[in-house]
Amino acid sequence: MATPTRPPVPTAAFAGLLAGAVTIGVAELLAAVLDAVGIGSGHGSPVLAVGDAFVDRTPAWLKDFAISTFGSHDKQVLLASIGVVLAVLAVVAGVLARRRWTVGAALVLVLGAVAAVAVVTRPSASALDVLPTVLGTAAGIATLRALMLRALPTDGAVSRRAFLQGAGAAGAVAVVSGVASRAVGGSSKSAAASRAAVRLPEPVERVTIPSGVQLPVDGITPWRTDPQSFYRVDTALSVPQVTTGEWSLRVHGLVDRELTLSYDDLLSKPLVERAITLTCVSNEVGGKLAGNAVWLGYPVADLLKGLGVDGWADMVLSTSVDGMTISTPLHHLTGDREALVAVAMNGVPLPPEHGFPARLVVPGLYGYVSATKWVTDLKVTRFADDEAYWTSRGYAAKAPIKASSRIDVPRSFAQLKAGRQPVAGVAWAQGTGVREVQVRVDQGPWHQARLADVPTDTTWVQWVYEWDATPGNHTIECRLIDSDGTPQIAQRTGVRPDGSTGLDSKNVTVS
Ligand SMILES: Nc1nc2c(c(=O)[nH]1)N[C@H]1C(S)=C(S)[C@@H](COP(=O)(O)O)O[C@H]1N2
Ligand SMILES: [Mo]
Repeated sequence: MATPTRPPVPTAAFAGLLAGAVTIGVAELLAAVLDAVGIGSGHGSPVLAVGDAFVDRTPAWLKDFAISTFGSHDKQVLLASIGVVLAVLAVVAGVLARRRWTVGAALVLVLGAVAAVAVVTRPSASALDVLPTVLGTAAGIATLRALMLRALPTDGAVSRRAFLQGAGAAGAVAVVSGVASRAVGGSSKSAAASRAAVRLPEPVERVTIPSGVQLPVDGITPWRTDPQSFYRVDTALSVPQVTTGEWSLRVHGLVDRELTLSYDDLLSKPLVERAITLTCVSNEVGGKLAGNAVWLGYPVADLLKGLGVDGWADMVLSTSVDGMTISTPLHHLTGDREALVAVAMNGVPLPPEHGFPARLVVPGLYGYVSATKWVTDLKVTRFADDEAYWTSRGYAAKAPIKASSRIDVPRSFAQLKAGRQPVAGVAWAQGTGVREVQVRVDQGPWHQARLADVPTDTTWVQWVYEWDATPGNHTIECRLIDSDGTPQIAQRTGVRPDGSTGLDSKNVTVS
């Protein structure tokens, strides 16, 4: 029998996998360390950079699919998918390296180069951000080389021992660096400390919340959404970590006087409370991408007042630290004093994932045209001159929230007992207000539900209908009538380009 001259395929595949793990582990650890000591922009992670580049190039249909299928977990799903693809490519690199190790190494090099390009083309990248990727790739290639040498059959048999020792060492490097990169923390620690140090001022205008906002129905969405369960939608794979000291808000464009506010400047303004229900354009009928909070902030109208806004202007283009751009019609920001540069939700400083230190909140507009998180720049401009992120990706430039209502109770396919059963949920028609919510069973007549109280028409309202359930299978539907007497649109449409319509329905079995 001829002496084999190449490592067995499984061994080579395993070596490739380990080399890939070392590449990522070393790069992520270096990225975390550079971030912690303040070298580079804090965006050195190749995995996040590739993910971000992917998000930016995601076609609208795929983004719709991801949000409707995975909701706020779309990011974990994307990162897991990247992990799987990388693992497969690492295995391929290992197998290629059987014949000539340089061929496998070339694949690792190409992957490293792709990641490096992703890193340096991020909006806030600095040249030093590429270091972790370069050194991680070098470590990966060295690992592949060392393992392939050990996997080579000597005297007709793989020196199992030498290979296993090498593999163990590589595995240890990958695991230790991976764990350590999490532990270093870096800017997330300083941002958390900065947030913990915030002392919110007393508002000069308070929202009085009526005692009857909350109906006593099990399973109904709470009127006030606590920050932990507030839906999250953004393109940021890693939550931007911004300290109050670093943060500032620049106001410029078609104004006579520019302005730059520090966080302390902002907190020293007379801040007001507003109760506002945020809604995402990606919310399907009956979906969960809406949440309600009492926000504390400074009215954008007050902010713009003294600056001499040009009569030409019809839009404010807001930009976040992570490069998101959002266009909001000027009159929604200045027409009344409802739109805020918000610093707190439900009495606590904005959680990092909801925009700490500051974000915009505008009643009546979908989040992608109003609710800029981590906002640092307001440019007064014109729709004719500037285009926002989602507008260039197939979504409408102007997108008022469409009136909608949702059944929370009973759940789909619930098994109910005959007799009195509450049908309950929430409904919203921000800006107009909800006059009535109606329920029908099996396409029968519409019945009026009872509405809970609300402080203002900028929030959703809870509703309940006491249904006398009869045995059998039933379909329950709801709709709202807004304050102008207009019923919610019953025709089903998808979320693109400017929000879904249709009636929510639940199928239940009564026995
Ligand atoms: N910086 C930034 N702000 C953003 C987004 C984003 O991707 N990046 N997404 C917007 C969208 S689409 C919505 S619906 C709201 C969601 O706000 P929330 O995550 O606090 O619920 O934020 C808006 N603000
Ligand atoms: Mo959204």
